[in-house]
Amino acid sequence: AQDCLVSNITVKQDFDRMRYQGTWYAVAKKDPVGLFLLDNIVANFKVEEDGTMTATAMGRVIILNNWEICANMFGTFEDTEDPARFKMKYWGAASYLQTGYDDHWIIDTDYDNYAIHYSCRELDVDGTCLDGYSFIFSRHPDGLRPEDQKNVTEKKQEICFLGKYRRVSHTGFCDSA
Ligand code: DAO
Repeated sequence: AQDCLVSNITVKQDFDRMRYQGTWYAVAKKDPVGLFLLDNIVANFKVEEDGTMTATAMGRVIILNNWEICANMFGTFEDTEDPARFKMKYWGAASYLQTGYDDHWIIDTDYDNYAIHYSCRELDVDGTCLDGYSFIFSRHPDGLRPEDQKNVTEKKQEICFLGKYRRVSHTGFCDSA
């Protein structure tokens, strides 16, 4: 979707939620307005017995008055007619953490190494994304394999977020939380 229309963005074909389960390390992130998760972001996806996809996630956040903490977050995913496009309801373990209801699209993944997530929160009048965010996930805490980087860069461009990502560091801040 080189025209950057959200309606033209393509997602992973025949997305297999079973193979997507387990731990994913965020290695890069394009932030939304009012960013929340800063770094040390690790998500764990699971398929429940009734088939529903759920996730837990941790990450360093700054809450009011510059308190730096590890947020424990939960998400449940509502299915849509496209297996790679979900609606995610999310909330925190503590009441002062963010809650929300976002699109959660899996743009691409090979299940074993990399995944590209996309969420547009607000459409612009021209159909492009006015406010959105995206995670680049890796199965490896130290980052993407070199052989996956070209594809990931292409996908960043297709979702019109190329150049808008920052690296997500893993310093161990949330390891004991
Ligand atoms: O960090 O600025 C932001 C937006 C992301 C909010 C999403 C929070 C966590 C969701 C739970 C699990 C899914 C990866």
